[in-house]
Amino acid sequence: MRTGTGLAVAAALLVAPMAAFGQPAATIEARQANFKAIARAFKTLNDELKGARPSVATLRRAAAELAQASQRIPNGFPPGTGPEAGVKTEALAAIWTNRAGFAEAANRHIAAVKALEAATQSGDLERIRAATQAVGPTCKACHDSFRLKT
Ligand code: ASC
Repeated sequence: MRTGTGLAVAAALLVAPMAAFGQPAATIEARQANFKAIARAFKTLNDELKGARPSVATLRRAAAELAQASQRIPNGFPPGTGPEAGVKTEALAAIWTNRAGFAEAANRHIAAVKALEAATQSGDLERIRAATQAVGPTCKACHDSFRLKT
């Protein structure tokens, strides 16, 4: 049963970081903190690019943080952590009723962020600027369909 156990452990490792089954509040809090980290890293990139001499090291660091956090998005919405959980959340039920659409929107965002991370590795500021500008619409696209308008 080594393989079975290995698979179970692998599955638990995939899901455990954000999807604490039976604890919707903890899962919701963790994913909200993750989105705050995303917004913070994205702001750092935009602020840095507005400066007279943007630091490529700062841009690289922020892009890496953004990439790490963005890749956690798909695991942050296990069943039972929607509006029905009775916890304050802006997550719309559409995330769970249109799983494929949500996954697609999340994956578009992740792809844009990975392209940005690659751009920061090049050190080419105009390329980094363009890649940063390409990320914003992928945030908005997901919010338009899957986040409560407040
Ligand atoms: C941000 C932020 C978002 C996105 C979104 C892009 O800085 O916090 O949620 O950009 O506004 O349209």
